[in-house]
Amino acid sequence: MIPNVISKRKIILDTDPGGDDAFAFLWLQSLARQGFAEIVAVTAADGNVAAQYTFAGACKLLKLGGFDTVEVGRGVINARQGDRADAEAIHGADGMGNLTHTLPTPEQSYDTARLSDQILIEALKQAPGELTLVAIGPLTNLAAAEQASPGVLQLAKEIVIMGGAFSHAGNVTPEAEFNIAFDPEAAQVVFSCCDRIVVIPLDITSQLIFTPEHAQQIFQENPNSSIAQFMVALCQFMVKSTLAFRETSGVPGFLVHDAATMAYLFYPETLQFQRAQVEVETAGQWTRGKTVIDRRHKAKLSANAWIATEVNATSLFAIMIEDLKQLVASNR
Ligand SMILES: [Ca+2]
Repeated sequence: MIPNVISKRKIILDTDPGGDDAFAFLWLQSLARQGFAEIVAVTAADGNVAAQYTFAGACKLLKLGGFDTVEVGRGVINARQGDRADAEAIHGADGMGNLTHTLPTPEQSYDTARLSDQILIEALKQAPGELTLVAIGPLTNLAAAEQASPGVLQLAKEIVIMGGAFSHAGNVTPEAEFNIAFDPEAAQVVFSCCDRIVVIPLDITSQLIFTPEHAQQIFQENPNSSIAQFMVALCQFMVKSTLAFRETSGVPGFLVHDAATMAYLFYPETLQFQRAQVEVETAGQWTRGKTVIDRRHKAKLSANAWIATEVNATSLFAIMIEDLKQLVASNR
């Protein structure tokens, strides 16, 4: 039981579904069902696939879990988009293993949806200091909100970002991670205007290999659950593309980068952190999109973020699987 004095975490999920986004979504929905979280809004972002598809994916994931009354924003499309490659090859043409046709049809429509930055601005101004932004896609929406309404991101209780690579190699270039590399200017705007940022980088998410065995454990809890069936099928797709991209040292599984944000928010004992000033390289010919911190032992005059440096993957997966079992147990 939760003592009455503890209030739920109020969350806006900024997301570009995405196979690993889907697992973050479903974990969050389980936590919301258990009374630990409130999903205030979902702001879809241009990223893994184009904005229309991330919007549709986000709506369908909410409907799948029974949270379809949550408003979904459509992603801001940055004018510099021309030079960016999406991640269709990893996540499928629809962002979710070409499985969205198996998911329920949502009522919300891309054409009439509000833009994601408008939703962020309105929500943050209505509840200053109360909302946690969980950003698991490129940071275009957050930067657009800040540029339209300077100071608005400082109204967040906390901004939790999956992105960047510090000691670890990048995953789209030798140095850069996808979410930051997709829109480095946007990322730099966010890091320069807020000092309550938590970064979940590739350094720890590269250790989070979700396997078909994990999916089976959840599926066995309730084989009739449409959520469980979706997870098994998505895992199957993601394992194949992940092996092709050699991201797991040959282990049949895929990296649930985005889901690690939920571990930080609700089970922080699974992670260790370092405080630092994070900057984003926006000009480098070979390093564009790299996240940079100063590791030297020189006095630091500022810090904007906590960066996850270590993860207990065994504990994280044990917790995640139990929470997902709870979600599917009551699902048909
Ligand atoms: Ca994502």
